[in-house]
Parts: sequence; structure tokens; C-alpha cells
Amino acid sequence: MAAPAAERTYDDGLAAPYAPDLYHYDHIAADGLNGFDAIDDQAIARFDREGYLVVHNAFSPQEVKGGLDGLLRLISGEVADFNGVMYERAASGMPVDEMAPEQRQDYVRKFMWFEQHDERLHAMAHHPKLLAALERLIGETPFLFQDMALLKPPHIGREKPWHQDHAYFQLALNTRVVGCWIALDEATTENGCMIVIPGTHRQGPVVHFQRRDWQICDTDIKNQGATAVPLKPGGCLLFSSLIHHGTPTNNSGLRRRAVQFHYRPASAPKTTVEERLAIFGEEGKDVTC
Ligand SMILES: O=C(O)CCC(=O)C(=O)O
Repeated sequence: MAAPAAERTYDDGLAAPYAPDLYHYDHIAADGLNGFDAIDDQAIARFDREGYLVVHNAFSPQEVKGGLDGLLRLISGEVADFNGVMYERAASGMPVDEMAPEQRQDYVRKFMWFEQHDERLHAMAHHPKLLAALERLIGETPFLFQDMALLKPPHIGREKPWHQDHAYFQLALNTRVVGCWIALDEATTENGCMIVIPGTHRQGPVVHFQRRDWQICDTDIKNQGATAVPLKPGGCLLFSSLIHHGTPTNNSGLRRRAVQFHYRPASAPKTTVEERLAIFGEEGKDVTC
């Protein structure tokens, strides 16, 4: 059973209009690697320079199907101790409880903390080749500390405004954190693929504001050189937690399901919310949005 309407959780961001050029990009990522085995020293150097790496065919069609089946199983409500589904606000008047999971997924914004609840999703997050690549990027044993998926459903899938993932994490700024965003459908510039601004991870932290989301102020975004990262199912984007990135609204009729995992060095100590906000928060800072 899906959660009854009263217990349903909704995305707390704001689905509001934004400037048409906010997600303008100058390039389409064209320098992807073919599989995790292709990550060599040159690729690691590119990651350090640009803040991201594109890996095509990182997961097999069977693994992608397993991931999608896993998400549908979690949406169906049959996993009793899983309650990490968050719906788009646009679903608030919809009878999603009466829908089959296949239809219900088109109202889901977000999954949190799911990988422990489905062995196929767990296997993606702990894929040996992914972990080996992460060990090289991070410089020590990677530790999965967050799993999260934005499904960005057709027509209603809200944007994820420009941000740095590190602004969400209780980890010291010099902690090498790598995100892995895996396309389960084809992600295109029409249905809201990832857009990154290469090199911005080297500019340090940017103050975030609570606007349509916890985000970088729209007017602080300098998206010259922004690069869209379309991916086929099974392709993935590895990216620094300090790179500026975002995704526009899905105005298309196409699904754009994806999962995302974040890894830190196993030895990295945690900091506090206060320490994080002293760096990324607006309070006490002489800046406006
Ligand atoms: O999946 C998306 O649309 C954006 C994901 C993302 O940037 C994030 O969750 O930090």
C-alpha cells in the first residue's frame, strides 16, 4: 500500500518560474569514457581540473532494469519499513493511492535512504568497479553516506536549482566528496539532464539561500561554459561536491528517472550543522539574494 494522503510527504521546494536562460549551456559533454575500466590517470587529472567525469555504459541494461524494478517495488509500498518517498506538490490533489506503481511513479519527486531496502539498488551503490573508481578519485576507501534519487516526472518534475552538494553535508570543506548520478532513463536536455559548470569546484564554497530550494542565488550563477550532460540509461556522472550544478524542470512527456549516491573518505570526520551554515548559510553574512 502507498501512504494514505494524510501521511504522504511532499517536496518542500517551490515550483516557481525562473529566467529562461537560467539553465543555458554552451556545451554538451562529449568526452565521456566507456565504462569504469576506462578511468585512467588522465581521467583522474581531468576530474581534478573540471570537477566531473562522464562514464557511459557504467551499468548494464540488466542492472538498470533491476534499479527501476527496485524503485517501483519501493513505490508500491510493499516494503513495510521504507518510508523515503516524497511526492511532487503537483500530486497533492491526485488519488495516487489508487494508482498502480507504474502510474504512481509519475508523481514522485524524490527517494531518500532506499539502497538498504532493495538488493538491486544496493548492488548499484556498491558496484565493485564504481567503488574502485571512487577509491582513485577520493584517494582512500570510499564510504557511501547518502543515497537519494530525483525522478523528475514528465510535465511536473520540478527543477533542482543551481547548488553545491557540499552545502548539504556535515563534512569539512577539504573532504573529497564525490557524487555518482546514474541515468535509469535516457536523460536529455529536454527532460532535465544534469548541467554542470566545469571548474567551479575550484572556486570554493558559495553562500546558499532558501529560495525555491536551498540553492545558489540565480543572479550569482555565471553559466558561461556550462555543460549539459545527456546520458543513455546506465551512463553516469561522477562529480565533485563543490561543482555548481542544477537541472531544469521536465516540461517534456518523457520520464527522467535516476539514482544518486554520495561517497566520502571512510576516515572523514563529521562536522556540525552550525559549522556548515557558517560556511554556506546566509546568516551573519553581508550578502543578499
Ligand atoms: O537529479 C536531479 O535532477 C538533480 C540531482 C542533484 O543535483 C542533487 O540532488 O544534488
